[in-house]
Amino acid sequence: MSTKKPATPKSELAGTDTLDRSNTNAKLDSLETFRSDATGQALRTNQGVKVADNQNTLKAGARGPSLLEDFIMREKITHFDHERIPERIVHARGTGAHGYFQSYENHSALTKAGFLRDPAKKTPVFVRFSTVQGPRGSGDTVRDVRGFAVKFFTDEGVYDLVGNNMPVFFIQDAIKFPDFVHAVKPEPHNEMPTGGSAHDTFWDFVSLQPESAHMVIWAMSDRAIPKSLRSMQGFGVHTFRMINAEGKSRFVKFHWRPTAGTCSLVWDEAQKLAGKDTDYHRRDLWEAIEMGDYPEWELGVQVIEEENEHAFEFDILDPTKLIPEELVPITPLGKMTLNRNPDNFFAETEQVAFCPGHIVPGIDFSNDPLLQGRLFSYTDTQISRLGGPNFHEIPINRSVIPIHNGQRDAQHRSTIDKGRASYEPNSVDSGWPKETPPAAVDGGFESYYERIDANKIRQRSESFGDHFSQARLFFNSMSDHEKEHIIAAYSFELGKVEREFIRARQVNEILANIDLELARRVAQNLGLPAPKAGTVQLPKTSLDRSPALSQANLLPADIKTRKVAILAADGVDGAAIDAMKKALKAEGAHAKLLGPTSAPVKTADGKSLPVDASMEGLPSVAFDAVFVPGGATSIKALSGNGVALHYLLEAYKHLKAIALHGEAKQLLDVLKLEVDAGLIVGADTKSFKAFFAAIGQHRVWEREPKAKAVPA
Ligand code: HDE
Repeated sequence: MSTKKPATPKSELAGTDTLDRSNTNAKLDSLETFRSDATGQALRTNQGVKVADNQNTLKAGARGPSLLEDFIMREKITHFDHERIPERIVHARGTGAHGYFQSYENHSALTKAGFLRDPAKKTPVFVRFSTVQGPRGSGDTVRDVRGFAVKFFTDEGVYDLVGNNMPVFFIQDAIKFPDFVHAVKPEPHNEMPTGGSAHDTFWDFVSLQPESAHMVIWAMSDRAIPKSLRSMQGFGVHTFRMINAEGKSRFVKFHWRPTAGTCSLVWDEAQKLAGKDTDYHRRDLWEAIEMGDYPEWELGVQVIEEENEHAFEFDILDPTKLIPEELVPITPLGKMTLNRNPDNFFAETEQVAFCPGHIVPGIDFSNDPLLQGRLFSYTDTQISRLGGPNFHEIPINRSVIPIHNGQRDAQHRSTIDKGRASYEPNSVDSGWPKETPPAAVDGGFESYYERIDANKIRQRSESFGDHFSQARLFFNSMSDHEKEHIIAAYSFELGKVEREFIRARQVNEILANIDLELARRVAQNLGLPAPKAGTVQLPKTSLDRSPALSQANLLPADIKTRKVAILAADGVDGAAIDAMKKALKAEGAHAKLLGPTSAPVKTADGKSLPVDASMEGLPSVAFDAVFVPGGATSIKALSGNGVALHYLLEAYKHLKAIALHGEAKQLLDVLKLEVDAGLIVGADTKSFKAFFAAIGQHRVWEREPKAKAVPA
């Protein structure tokens, strides 16, 4: 600090006056310049020449050879030949959306970041959700971590919060990331499996790397098969800093909480969806936004005063640890709403370039060694992925503030800099552009003035040494059904591992140190000898359970945006369909009418009802619940229709709410099913209420042991 330059006189400070602060759609407006609408326009070459014939190459005679001089054909094919860019090394499969963030109040006591100080300001955002392992065209519903990357186009520059849907990570130090990614990616000889971690190299690595134990149990939990992108939490993972106008720094952990609740698929459903609708999550998000069901997340932080940095039983710089909400509750900051789909997948979702190093005044890094490595990696990867250092000029990445600096040239430069000086200091351009000294607000960026006094050393801090306590805390915090799912997931994944010594190592050296019962059950499923208690001495911890970690405690308060399939055949009770549709609409939920084919169905009173799809076209895995209206002829037809019967059995097996109305009750006998809390029979408003309550519970967990016997 002592070497600070003298303050620049106010009159010479670079102004923010070029910025229209009232413009809440700043990003969308800035993209407008680049959006291209071909309606009413002539087809032209890239040089602007109108094309007369886009069907035929120039040839010597109608049946003769093509001519090299055909610049129109050559330009078109050349461009096509170079259409692909390298996909992301990880997180290649993703989907994006535009929206905005709005702060609840002025959080200036916590941070000087402008977008968190002004509750009237809507800051444009672009969000990209992703899976990690699979390539660009892989399935959405695989068991995997989900990326949750948010780009805030703030008045003070671009801020990227590049997080995941799980609050911890597999490794503690960035230097291990290539090892981890090589292990989780498909086997090198046959490039299998696509999109998942159920193979030898992944389990070889994690069974040898105990620091992964906590994250791996998250990946084996229901969190790795989210119901939708709209029902996922997001986490910044690392500890960051927030700095207020007085320069006071506090540590923070970022959390995103969906207002739609946090819930998951069941495993059989996730596997089936991977085949029946590879784009399941992408489609759900797209359709929700198109229908006006704008997904929302609350952004919050856990705040840790600097003096409490060492007050925990773990190190807050260790990215394999979370801070239980029971120890540090979340302070809500504001809400993000996604309200617009991209116009062009490649231009926006594929070319968006996130980097944890993109921060704004009021936010800063911690010394988490994983975060520190990320600060280098992301810009580096964009340079080869997006073809050079000018990727910030690609429309989706452009800051909403005009950029001026001395950086020049390089591939794909699109800015035409007018001044003569690309150096500083200069006098030919009167010294512009100039530095802005740090200030309470609107100042230049200043790194937090942290004192570092240390030896240069390659060493892992001893405070990072406990790899099992929080994995145990996570397992203990699960509801009974969540524990069963974790046991089943380890058993499934390790069952795909060919080398028995890897299976045994994971069970005996990792799982037995987390929880002996977990290890015993998995060993049993794999046919391995019963494991002995783990040998690692765990420190005494003050918390046995963290209820905030269980999705059983994260259900939404309503059934808004839930999807219900209505199964019908000719002779259906039309009034029952109307009543259900009306009741669902009142709850903000959606219904789709499905018939044996895509042809309209006839109601008992002779009306023709168009259907949304056939039952095969929109399978039960695409819905939250199923309603079967009465009508003697319709029920008779459905009772003899294998697709309809399978539909119901599958919904039952996936623990979904089912309502059988009027004559539909007969289906219980046909299917040999019994009424339960989510299988409701009746034709009155009371049964509708019970049906909606069951949908609100997301799944009928009490049915799960019984449903295992159902052959769907
Ligand atoms: Fe990433 N990560 N990562 N990562 N990551 C990338 O950047 C990397 C890590 C995350 O939708 C890459 O643009 C290293 C943690 C998301 O475009 C790459 C390390 C977390 C996305 C990269 C990590 C993440 C990425 C690949 C360890 C959660 C997708 C392409 C030091 C907090 C962003 C790219 C999008 C993408 C490197 C660890 C989240 C290669 C070196 C921890 C959400 O640069």
